[in-house]
Amino acid sequence: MHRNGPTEDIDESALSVSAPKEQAAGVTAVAVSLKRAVDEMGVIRTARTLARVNQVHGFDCPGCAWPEPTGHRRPAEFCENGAKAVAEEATLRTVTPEFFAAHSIDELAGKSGYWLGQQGRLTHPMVLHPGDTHYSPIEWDDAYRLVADHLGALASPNEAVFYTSGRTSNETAFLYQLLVRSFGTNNLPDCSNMCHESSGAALVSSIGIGKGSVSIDDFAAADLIIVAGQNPGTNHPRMLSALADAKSKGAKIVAINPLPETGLLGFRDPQTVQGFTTGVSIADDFLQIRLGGDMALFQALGRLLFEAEDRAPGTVVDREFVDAHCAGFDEYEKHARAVDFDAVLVATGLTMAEIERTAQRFAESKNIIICWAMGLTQQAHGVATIEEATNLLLLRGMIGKPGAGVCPVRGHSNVQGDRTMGIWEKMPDAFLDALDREFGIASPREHGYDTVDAIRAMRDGRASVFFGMGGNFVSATPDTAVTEAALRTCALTVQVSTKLNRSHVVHGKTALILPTLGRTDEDLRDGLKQQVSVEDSMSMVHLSTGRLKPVSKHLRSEIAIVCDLALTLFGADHPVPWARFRRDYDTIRDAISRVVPGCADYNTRVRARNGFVLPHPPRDSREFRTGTGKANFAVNELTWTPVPEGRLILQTIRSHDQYNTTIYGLDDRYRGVHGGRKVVLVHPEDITALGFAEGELVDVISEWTDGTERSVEGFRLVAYPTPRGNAAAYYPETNPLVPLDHVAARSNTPVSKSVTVRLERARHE
Ligand SMILES: Nc1nc2c(c(=O)[nH]1)N[C@H]1C(S)=C(S)[C@@H](COP(=O)(O)OP(=O)(O)OC[C@H]3O[C@@H](n4cnc5c(=O)[nH]c(N)nc54)[C@H](O)[C@@H]3O)O[C@H]1N2
Ligand SMILES: Nc1nc2c(c(=O)[nH]1)N[C@H]1C(S)=C(S)[C@@H](COP(=O)(O)OP(=O)(O)OC[C@H]3O[C@@H](n4cnc5c(=O)[nH]c(N)nc54)[C@H](O)[C@@H]3O)O[C@H]1N2
Ligand SMILES: [Mo]
Repeated sequence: MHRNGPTEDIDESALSVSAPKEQAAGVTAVAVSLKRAVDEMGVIRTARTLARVNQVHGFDCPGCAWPEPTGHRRPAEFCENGAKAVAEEATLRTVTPEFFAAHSIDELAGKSGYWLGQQGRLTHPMVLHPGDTHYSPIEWDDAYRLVADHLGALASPNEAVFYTSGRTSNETAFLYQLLVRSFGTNNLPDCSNMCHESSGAALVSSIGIGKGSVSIDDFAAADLIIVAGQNPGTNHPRMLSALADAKSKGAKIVAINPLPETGLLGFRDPQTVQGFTTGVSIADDFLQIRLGGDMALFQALGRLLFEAEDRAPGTVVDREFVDAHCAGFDEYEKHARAVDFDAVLVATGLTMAEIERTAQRFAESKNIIICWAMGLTQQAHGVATIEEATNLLLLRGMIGKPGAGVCPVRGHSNVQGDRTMGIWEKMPDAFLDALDREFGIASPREHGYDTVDAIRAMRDGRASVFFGMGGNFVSATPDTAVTEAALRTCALTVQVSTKLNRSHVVHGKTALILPTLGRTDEDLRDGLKQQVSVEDSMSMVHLSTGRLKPVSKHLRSEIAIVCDLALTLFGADHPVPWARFRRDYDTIRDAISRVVPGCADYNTRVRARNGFVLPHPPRDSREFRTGTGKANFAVNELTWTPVPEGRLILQTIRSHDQYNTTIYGLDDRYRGVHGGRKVVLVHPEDITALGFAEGELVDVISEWTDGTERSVEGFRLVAYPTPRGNAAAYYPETNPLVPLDHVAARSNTPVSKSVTVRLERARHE
């Protein structure tokens, strides 16, 4: 069967806007997911594939990192957007050497990311030599030789950068970091640097481990669940089922968000019979907070909790927990009691009544979970904000007991596992020591570049080889013009990819595309089926087995690519058994079991029905491995994001029809935006106050503290119920507006959720 992608690119003039939807999922979601899947894969492949998503003997959904239920799994344990993620990968459309012969790089660079991604799966390794106008095919061995020669020619291993996106399996991640450290650098930036790095930094400092402390079963036992800075209806739809279930057992749910996101306010579970007919309102309360206002809210809640304790001593502060397990309580109490409510009201845009109501819920609830995602992490004071949320839980003794805890909801399906396996530019020495002992190598100890520092290094000529294990670096990173220029200075850029994206057409002097198997593809070594493993957002590790016939016989697994490259680079007598690892993935897992903490007996435990859960000392035994040996209350100066006169604060978000930089379609159904993506959502009164009319085309110009400006052109103004002074637009179209130096304190995460902008009437109609 031959299928072709769309030949037409996006026509933004076809954009239409309708009222936002009040309910998520339901019958439409099922219909949409099946139609997308059949378009891409045909009926038979669709049936075979969707039946295996997130099943015990199936493959892990490449969508998000939300866990699978541990008990009964429903026949369809996926959601509309998981089905789209699967269809995107399992598509039968292909991008062949003939495709590259027919389209020059210049032509492809003029296409949208949507058009590029829709062309289909990459089928053959391709190379672009200096001066070439088109990619041409290359044999695998020649491709490895080319990479090895470039790496060998560098004056220092630190002149190479090795990026990872969070789709990569545990086994690939482990071998990849081993290759990079054997080569001699810790330059391992990853998508996590742009994602939950702020969560990791805050939680390590507060509770001694950068991962969430709840499991899926805790949701059913909670009586208060806070969902802050997160849009689960689109990005973690299966979470809505857990929330609806918790609600049916009596939990109250509070959504904190500048936008009234559809899934949180209404939900029809397509998996239940009632779901087809009636919906539930998930959130019991919706606090429509200003961008960047959460830290002020959490500090105010702290003060109100102390005042509630004064009124009824011994009922609010969990003295026993605080005395036994925490440090820094007195300083926190002193600081919290002095919080200035006037400042809080300005920062949050909330009323005192809303804040008091929430404080009362906190004071009365026995089991509290706080969930969050990018709305909190991609803020200048994101780390401090997450510490303040954690302070509230510590105060109430909510860590390390059923039904309570911190829940950073991860993005990419294996982003958490990649970190566990050593993908980090500053992995602790204990991990590196274990690696050196196992393999007889000498890992470098000097910290490497994270994502933002990697861009700076390429820009400044301190790095000249870029290697991407998945992802779409050029489109995912901030300050697009700077990043594109930085990549173009490189001597070599290499992308290990499943699908075509902009990072293939914005390239170094020499460029390689190495096509790889995805999660759904069958991976055979010497005729034997191989499996990989992944870790979800709640530290559950399990196997994933692809079963689809790959679209091309030239595809190699990521593991094979890493091992072959290592063999070319280091030769056959290297102390690491690369050839054995390549042949049998069980041998990789044996090595993991000896190196990675908590992974003893990995091969056996990962094969258990639901896999196994990694240790988490605060969750398991209220043990806090911080500098003080206790959970730390943090004291932070109140910080928020004021709106300068005549300006707006812009957040960059995902539509319902995309996976990060992969654009599935042009239908942000829940927000009522159809047929295009170049929109900016602004409060109707701001549209008028700034002298514009709804539907007008504007240029959006960002202003940075050093006086520089950045702009994107021709965005349609959409009146939307966002707070006054705040605006929203889609990522990655608005990444050019995010200054490279606009990063969160202590995590270096790009601040994608608070960019100061002004609007101007569009120069080009
Ligand atoms: N279908 C689909 N699923 C995905 C993804 C995808 O692109 N598509 N991406 C995956 C990845 S990598 C990730 S990281 C996650 C992302 O999951 P989310 O974090 O849900 O994604 P965003 O679209 O960035 O949405 C941010 C949310 O935070 C709110 N917000 C923004 N600023 C603030 C603030 O200052 N305070 C508060 N309280 N709220 C704020 C926004 O209004 C929005 O609802 O999803 C994962 N799952
Ligand atoms: N302005 C703004 N910028 C952001 C964000 C934001 O909210 N606003 N969010 C940030 C976040 S949270 C994240 S996580 C990053 C995401 O950054 P990335 O992870 O770099 O981006 P993706 O779009 O997920 O990468 C998609 C590409 O991955 C490749 N791919 C897919 N599956 C596989 C696979 O199995 N193996 C391999 N080797 N390749 C594969 C395909 O070629 C596809 O084109 O973006 C960040 N950037
Ligand atoms: Mo992410």
